[in-house]
Amino acid sequence: MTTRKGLKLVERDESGVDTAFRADVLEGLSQEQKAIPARWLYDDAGSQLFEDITQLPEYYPTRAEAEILEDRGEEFARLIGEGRAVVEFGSGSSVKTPLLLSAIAPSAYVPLDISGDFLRAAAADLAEKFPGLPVHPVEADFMRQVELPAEVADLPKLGFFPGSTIGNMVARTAVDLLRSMRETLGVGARLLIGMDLIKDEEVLIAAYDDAAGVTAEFNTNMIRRINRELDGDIPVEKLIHEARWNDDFARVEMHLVASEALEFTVDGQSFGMQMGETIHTENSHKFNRRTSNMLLLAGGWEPQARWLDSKGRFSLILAEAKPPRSAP
Ligand code: AVI
Repeated sequence: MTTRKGLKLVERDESGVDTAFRADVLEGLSQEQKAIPARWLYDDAGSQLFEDITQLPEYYPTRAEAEILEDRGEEFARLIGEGRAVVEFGSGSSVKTPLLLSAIAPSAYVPLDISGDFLRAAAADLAEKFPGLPVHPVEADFMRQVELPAEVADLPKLGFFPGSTIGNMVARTAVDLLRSMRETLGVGARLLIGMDLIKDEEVLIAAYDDAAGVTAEFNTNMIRRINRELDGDIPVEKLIHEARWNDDFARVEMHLVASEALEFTVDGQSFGMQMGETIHTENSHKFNRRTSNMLLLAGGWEPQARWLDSKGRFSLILAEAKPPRSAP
């Protein structure tokens, strides 16, 4: 059975279970290193907890990126120019978009999101703030190539992908996404993308393991969701949130660590964990100038300008989809 959450299509079985969620959880718990895709962190409670995280004193990325958007408006305007259609990939970030739109005087705004709820909210919000600006929401999975509305076909495009969400993807997925963004926007388009930077391990770990325990709550919420939606009996209080720096891959990893040997069932299947064994729930890759350039180039985007916040913690990069050319 297929139902809609907002406008989003969700495949459910006869008992109402999201079949993709069940498949990912059962497969992930059966692996040697248990791992569940981070997308399942974002049910309603998880999405609210992420909003709370962005307000935490330790979680610098949201404020650092907003600072760049606030301070560098004139440079964006000069380099990007007026009259572009701004296509935002994942339109949840209502705070950042107005900062960009007021700086560059676009001709249209195209919020693109898989969730109809977010999409409608973002479109209504922006239409109110920018009364003369045509807004054309598109409900689609931005991980695939998307057909843009006919109204913006002849306008030059600017893709906007803030928040360092690209960092939540492993390299292969990130490159696939950048390539499909290039297909969606076309040759000649620009992309303004947020990428968080490699920095002192203590600063990074604090950002993903805050003193108030909000990120721990965000992480363990995944287990509460499994217990509720997949008839699980995982003892949530025996799984301890941990943020780890993986230096080989330059990423912060979120894990849930078993504080003692555990046995539990999910959807009628039995699983066990040794004390100290973990469930890996998220990667958040961090970049430097060279790795961000390399990733963008691999995805078909030539970096043109790069801005950091005043403390050098976060980068916003402007890149262009240049026509293919032969290179040495
Ligand atoms: C959404 N994403 C960019 C956040 C990040 O920083 O990787 C998700 C997050 N996870 C824990 N804290 C925030």
